[in-house]
Amino acid sequence: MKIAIVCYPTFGGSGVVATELGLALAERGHEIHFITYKQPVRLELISRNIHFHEVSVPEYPLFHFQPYELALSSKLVDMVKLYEINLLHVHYAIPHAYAGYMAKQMLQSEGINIPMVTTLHGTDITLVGNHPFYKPAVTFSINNSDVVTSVSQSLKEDTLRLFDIKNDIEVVPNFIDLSNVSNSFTDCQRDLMANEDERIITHISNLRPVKRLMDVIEIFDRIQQEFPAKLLVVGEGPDREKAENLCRSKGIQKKVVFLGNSNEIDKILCFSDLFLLPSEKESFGLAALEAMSNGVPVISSNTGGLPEVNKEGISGYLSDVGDVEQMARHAISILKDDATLATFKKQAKEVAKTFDIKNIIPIYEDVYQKALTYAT
Ligand code: GMT
Repeated sequence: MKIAIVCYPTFGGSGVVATELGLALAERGHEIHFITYKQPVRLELISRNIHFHEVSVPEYPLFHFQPYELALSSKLVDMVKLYEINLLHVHYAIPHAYAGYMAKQMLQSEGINIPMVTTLHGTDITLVGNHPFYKPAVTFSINNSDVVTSVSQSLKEDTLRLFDIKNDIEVVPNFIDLSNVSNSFTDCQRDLMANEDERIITHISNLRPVKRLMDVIEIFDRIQQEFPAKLLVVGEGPDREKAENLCRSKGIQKKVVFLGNSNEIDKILCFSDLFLLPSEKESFGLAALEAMSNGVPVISSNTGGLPEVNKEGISGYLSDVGDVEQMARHAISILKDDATLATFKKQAKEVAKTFDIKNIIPIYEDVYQKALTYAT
């Protein structure tokens, strides 16, 4: 099948999922066309089955806002015709589903029928899409997609609660390519980051308020009072400075390392002992799954789709949003001795296996078949 994938090319989870999906589909013989404004961060390989088409939006002084959706829908029309693409898979409703729908209509007027699958990722529904400025367009785009998928049951329920949806929504969980998870690091080089007696705690996100980075610092502060520990904060975002100030005011700045954005997530997770994700909202929590697949247990909030990923008492623990005392207690109970930590590490990896990409790709292939049938 020839599939156009539209996504955000940045470090966000939706872009990562779309890119990994495209790579896996290409390996299974599908021809994949990524259509976006920049080469996706995890797309290192362009090959015979993988193409990247950049959407450029020419600057024009008359436009106060440059019309990306217009450029994207035009690019989609051109690429579908040029490469005889069979299907559009758009990740993130805003503005991708909207632009995809416009492309579909333009192509229809030329006698070309192209189905569109829309995957909802969370922030497009719970944080942004729900805003009155966007809601009618998001509702319309979802209702006019041939198949709609969401990355968790919780996100499906949120979507049905917040929007007037006429379409069925199929839950297709996010996934991890376990064959890519590096067991190849014989030595994780943990001594680069911490002393031998220190536990390494990690948080990875875009450091936006929804991730509750201050809770991460509060939890770590309690952990480091019990035993030697380091906190690695990976990612860039608006809460970084506030978090750095909080660390200074607590006198723990030397124990907290802000690493910025990184392409070496597997390496960082390889030497991590615990992952913290106390988010306010999280439709799935791909970062938690990535941690678990590297054998890192997770302390998270119990919001959104997190209970579908992080299993209480097995891969880690879940608490109410903001309950940093309980999160710290749980963290300490996992880290307190090597045997308990080893058990949780093993269990985290086991739970991650249920999200192996091998189980999920065939579900997407079925979704595509369904969309092709509906659209004819
Ligand atoms: O979490 C973010 O800030 C990024 C956001 C995105 O759109 O990339 O992540 C969302 O999609 C991910 C991939 O499906 C999910 O794992 C995240 O849970 C979800 N984020 C939220 O719901 C806040």
